[in-house]
Amino acid sequence: KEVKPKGPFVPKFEDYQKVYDAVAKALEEKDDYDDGSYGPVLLRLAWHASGTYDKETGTGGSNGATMRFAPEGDHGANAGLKAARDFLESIKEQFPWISYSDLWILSGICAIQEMQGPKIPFRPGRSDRDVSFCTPDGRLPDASKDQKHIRAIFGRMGFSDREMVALSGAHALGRCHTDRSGYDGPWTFSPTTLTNDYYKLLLEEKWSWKKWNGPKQFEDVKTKSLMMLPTDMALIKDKGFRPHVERYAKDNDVFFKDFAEAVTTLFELGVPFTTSEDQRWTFKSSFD
Ligand code: DDH
Repeated sequence: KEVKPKGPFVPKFEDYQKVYDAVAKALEEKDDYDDGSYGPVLLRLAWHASGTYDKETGTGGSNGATMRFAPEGDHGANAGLKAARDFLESIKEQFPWISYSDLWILSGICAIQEMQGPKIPFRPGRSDRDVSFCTPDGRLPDASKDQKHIRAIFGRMGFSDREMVALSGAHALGRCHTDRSGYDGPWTFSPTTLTNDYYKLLLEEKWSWKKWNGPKQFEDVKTKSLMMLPTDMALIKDKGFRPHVERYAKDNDVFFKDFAEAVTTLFELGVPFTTSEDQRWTFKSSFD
């Protein structure tokens, strides 16, 4: 006779690793998207869920997954992220016990690791909240702005100059879409592999304003196939930011270490964990 487990299902590390494996498999299979991967847009979903955090009020952050609801989902900065949320629906159906908010962060971690980035430790504990927890518009960065804006936005989350530059290295991945942000093109020649190329290209290429009818952005003079946003360029114009760009351009290991630490912090902002930091888990990647 079969013995049914008593009480509610309490997922363990192995269960979360199964979710990781399912996301990694879906990333592998659904390669008919953008540059061949949903990885970048999954990372952007996790970042936009987290980046609404305000340390003064303790509001926002990845706990809640409130971008599922119209007010927040419709914020200009979140345009196009429905592609990532839809991608994850079949995973949520397979593992109904996981909250959307844990799933979005776990998937962002999976995206980073599967795109050959560093390991990002994870702990569960996010729960989904209702529409009343949606954050007001304007908490995420505006790409047309300068260093003052970057410091205001990321300072509100509690980050230092160094962490702001480290997090920006995510723009080694993915691209801008004219039907989402209005901007156009990728930052690097390998938009589905995490490297320190974003910093190298910022320093080594010559950049000029792109001549077009779209929003003001930069293009590389040599190939005209890469782009930088005004906020990207602010990282080499600003005296406080630039030394960090130079450090990361020189050494990919230093970038990976600082990126992993800053992303771990970002993904945990505003989450009321009942476990401690030394109880974080590290997922096995598909190629480990
Ligand atoms: Fe970003 N980002 N981001 N970004 N971002 C865009 C795409 C991607 C800004 C603006 C844009 C981070 C910081 C900033 C990723 C990750 C991260 C796009 C294009 C704009 C615009 C969207 C589109 O058209 O589809 C600005 C401004 C900042 C800032 O710091 C001032 C950070 C911190 C991260 C992170 O992950 C930690 C990723 C990945 C993408 C590519 C998405 C895709 O679909 O491809």
